[in-house]
Amino acid sequence: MKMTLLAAFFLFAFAIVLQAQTSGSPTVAEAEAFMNKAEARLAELSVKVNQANWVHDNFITDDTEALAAAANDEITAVTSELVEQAKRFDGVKMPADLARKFLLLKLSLTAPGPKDPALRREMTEIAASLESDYGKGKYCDPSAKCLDITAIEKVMSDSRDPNQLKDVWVGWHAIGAPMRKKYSRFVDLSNQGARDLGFKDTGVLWRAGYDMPPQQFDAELDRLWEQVRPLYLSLYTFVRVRLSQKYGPQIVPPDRPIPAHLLGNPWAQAWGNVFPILGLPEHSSGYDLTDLLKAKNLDAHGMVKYGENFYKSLGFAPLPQTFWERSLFVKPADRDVVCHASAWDLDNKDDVRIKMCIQIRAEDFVTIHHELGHNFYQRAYKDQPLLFQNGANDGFHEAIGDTIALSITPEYLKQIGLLDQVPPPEADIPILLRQALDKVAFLPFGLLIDKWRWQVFSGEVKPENYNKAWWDLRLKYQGVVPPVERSEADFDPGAKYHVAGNVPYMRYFLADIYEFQFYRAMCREAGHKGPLNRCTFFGSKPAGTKLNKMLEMGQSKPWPEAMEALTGQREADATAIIEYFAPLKKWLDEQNKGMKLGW
Ligand code: X8Z
Ligand code: ZN
Repeated sequence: MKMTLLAAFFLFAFAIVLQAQTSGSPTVAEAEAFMNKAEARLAELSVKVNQANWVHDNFITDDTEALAAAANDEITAVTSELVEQAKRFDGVKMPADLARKFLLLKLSLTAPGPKDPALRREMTEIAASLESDYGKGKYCDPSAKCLDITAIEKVMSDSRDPNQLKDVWVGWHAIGAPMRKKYSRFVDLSNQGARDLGFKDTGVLWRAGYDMPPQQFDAELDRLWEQVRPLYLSLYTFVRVRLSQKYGPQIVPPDRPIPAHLLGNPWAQAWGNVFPILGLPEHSSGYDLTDLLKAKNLDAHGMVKYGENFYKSLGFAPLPQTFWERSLFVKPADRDVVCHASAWDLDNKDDVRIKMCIQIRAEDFVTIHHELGHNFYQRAYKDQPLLFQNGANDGFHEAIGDTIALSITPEYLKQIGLLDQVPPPEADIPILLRQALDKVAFLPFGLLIDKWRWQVFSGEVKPENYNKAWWDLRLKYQGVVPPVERSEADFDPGAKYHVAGNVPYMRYFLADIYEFQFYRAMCREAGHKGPLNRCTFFGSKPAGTKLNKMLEMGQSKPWPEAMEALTGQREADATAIIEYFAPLKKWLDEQNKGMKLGW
């Protein structure tokens, strides 16, 4: 009897050990080994995915679309499978770095796919076809002349004929309508995938990438918006008065929302192009960057060289030869490409590139610096493990190049030989106004795109209300209205690249705030004294070194730590953008005396 009990005990103990080895309580070492293998697999696969997407975006055909869809499908499947397997390590007490990788793995897909392979495939095919639809989008006017987005942007920036602007606006927005059905199906499918990963919907998944609970993130956004809203209202009110003087009160009623086709841009997201019609004395800002670029006879390559040169002046290594050989700078005449500017890192090492249909104008000069910011960030964190090879959060990635571009001051343009004479201090207000038309006008736009998408993903906005919800938000935050009546036969969100291409957008709102914080910190590092808006940190190695400290961290730590490395602050803070525009705000408020603020 005694022996039997002992035997039973040993048997029981043996069974427990066996179970622990096969299924239960895995060790930290096992978790680490799993993660290393997962990263190696994803690193290899990501190259294939990048190549397929690069070729698709540069040469849109049915075949490249199919290749891109197949590659995206594969990485979606592999990532989902890895997340599934990773569940085995739930509850294991791990070092913070390793735990962060498990989280980032779960968040790595912008469009998580359903488990069912057929449904997942349907989703990745829809995604690729929406990207193609956008890239191929054209408006053919009554004379059968067809305009692609580059041509549309040019008309919307240069034309002052409200009828022509209206036609082109309506023409471009027509590309959205055929996307509507596909888009709503895409929303359903990607939501299924998000639920499989343990998120309520895709919007909640997107909001999980900010090192705080989604509700806290929502509150942060509202806090930041309240900080900058008075500045927006001052700018808005001034612009409306001046547009009303230009176009007449019939077209721009002085106390009503502004029609969206009159702001110099197809989406009314950046208004810099209407600067010349705001009634300031001619030449008041002392120079026009587009004219300077043209006067120098610069081509696209030359513009990019100026961008690279700025980063080199901060101490960054030159771009590799392959960047110059493999990037796309000019729109090819003979094929469809996705012209929306983007920056790429094909091999997670050195094969960085940009893809842009560059026009010789100020706006594109700034965008070049923006795109290069992505590339220099990518190179700075290339020695991090794969899952940390990313921005501290996606807003950081968008902010780097813009931080650099804030340094494109008259002083800087003089230093590089583009401008002969730095304008007198009176030019500050016009120069700041020109800048605010892009940076301040953008804030509500940057905020509302994903307010819309989060409501769509959560089901709060149903397909039968897509367009209404879109225009409700456009009115609420931006104070703009469509130039003609819209209905649910339209799908205006689809006429914006990031909706068709499924790129999250809150990153740009955040970047618009962060970049002024980064800029202020780098200006201090460069020893700048005086008003913030006059600072250029061109050539400052100390500023570059400080920036690089943040960049090389990639996403290895929660973003407040990265923010602290550069700025000493741990939060997003709109005081920097407010400080930068303070002289303009004062001036605008004087101009606006007696006017109805807002709409
Ligand atoms: O999409 C971009 C960049 C590429 S990441 C050109 N931007 C947003 C947009 O164009 O809508 C930069 C500013 C906002
Ligand atoms: Zn960007």
